[in-house]
Amino acid sequence: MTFAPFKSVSSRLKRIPCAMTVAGSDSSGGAGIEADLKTFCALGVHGACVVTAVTSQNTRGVYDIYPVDPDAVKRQMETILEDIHVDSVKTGMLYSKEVINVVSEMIDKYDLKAVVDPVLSAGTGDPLIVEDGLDALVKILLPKAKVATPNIIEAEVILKTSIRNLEDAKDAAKKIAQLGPKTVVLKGGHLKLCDDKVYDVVCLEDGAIKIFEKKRVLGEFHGLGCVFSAAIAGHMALGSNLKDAVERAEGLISEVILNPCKIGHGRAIINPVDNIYRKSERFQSLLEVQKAIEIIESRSELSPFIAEVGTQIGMAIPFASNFDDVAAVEGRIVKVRGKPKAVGQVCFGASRHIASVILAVMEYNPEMRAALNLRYDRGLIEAFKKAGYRISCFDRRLEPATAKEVEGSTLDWGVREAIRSLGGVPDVIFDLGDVGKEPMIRVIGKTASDVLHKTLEALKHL
Ligand code: PXL
Repeated sequence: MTFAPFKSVSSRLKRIPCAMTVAGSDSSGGAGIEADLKTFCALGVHGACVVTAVTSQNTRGVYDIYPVDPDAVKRQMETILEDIHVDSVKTGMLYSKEVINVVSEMIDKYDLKAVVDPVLSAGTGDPLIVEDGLDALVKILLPKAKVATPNIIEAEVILKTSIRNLEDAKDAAKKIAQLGPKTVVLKGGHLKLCDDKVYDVVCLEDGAIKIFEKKRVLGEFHGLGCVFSAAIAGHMALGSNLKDAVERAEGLISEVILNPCKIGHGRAIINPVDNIYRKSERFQSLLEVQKAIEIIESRSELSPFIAEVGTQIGMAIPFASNFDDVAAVEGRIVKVRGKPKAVGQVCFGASRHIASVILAVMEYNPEMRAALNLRYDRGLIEAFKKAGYRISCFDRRLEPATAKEVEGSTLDWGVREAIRSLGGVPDVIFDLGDVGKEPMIRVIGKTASDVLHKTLEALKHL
């Protein structure tokens, strides 16, 4: 008897939402369709893309624009839409009135839910639309938008007015809504008021005004507007209503703006997948520490080296900037009936001590993201030496009084001292303690497994 599969392979395939970007290509990869696709990807939405223009640009500016024939834009859209169910679309750089007309026609024909980012120029000031495109953008495309996302400069050009304060901005958002878009998000980054805030003013479907007040993040970024409008379209594709899609896109921007990337000599770019990468790194660091703890608990030969104050093992994510980026054991590892035992769970922010060591080490070598502390033992230091590891030390008594005043600063200072005196990051840093301070060994490595491996290698030489 043969067993047929219960379902055909194709019926078991999952369908993921699909958003489409109709925009220019940015050769730097920071803005345009490249940023849009990354944003869709970050949200778990499939991205289809229609190229309206090819640009030669880098983080300093736009050097050439090669417009795509309007018929080619139309054919790209038709070909996608004849086959793929597109849940939402976002438009970016459209460049010419001919392309704007074609895109508007397609939005109507296929009844597309469109987010229109009325792109007029790049952040560097380089124009991304021909002069006679503006009229078509305002009169033909904007009325078809579910959401429009002008920045202050674009809103001023669209309305032929100036926006100087929050009242002007609210007025402008309402006036643009009267041109047809259901929802208007007037991005406030260019409006510098007397505080350190950015106000994004939203005119909602019912005409109500909602304001997103954000702390201003200093710096000039490339791709922020593209990521924002793509995130709105992405959330619409996932099923959010317009208000929620805007709110969620605002949330994404508030996170990604904190971790811009330097790729060239000009503006920093926004990395829309930063969050996914970060979450994955956090997960991997947690697993690493958990795995190391399981081994530590199974190795009774480590027991004599569990510190009196408890042993800690920690691992940081790449680019860690604070204690909360370091995974360690709640309550430390102690000795119970002669065996090492982790008191609590592994979580982020569980230890200031081991995190101080790791964060200081990472400033010298960002690859060294893990550390383990052990009870000081001269024989163990010798064993580390015999195993071929590099050792350095510091003397707590030499810490300047000014540094001592800052709570928890001793380890940061001591680690830097040990690195400086060796001229590089050692595998092992020890100190002989001070009044009321237990002498300690810290093993440094790339991962939690790496520090444990070094320790177990040293134990063979005891
Ligand atoms: O951010 C607007 C924008 C849109 N599209 C392309 C761009 C830019 C900004 O540089 O290059 C292709």
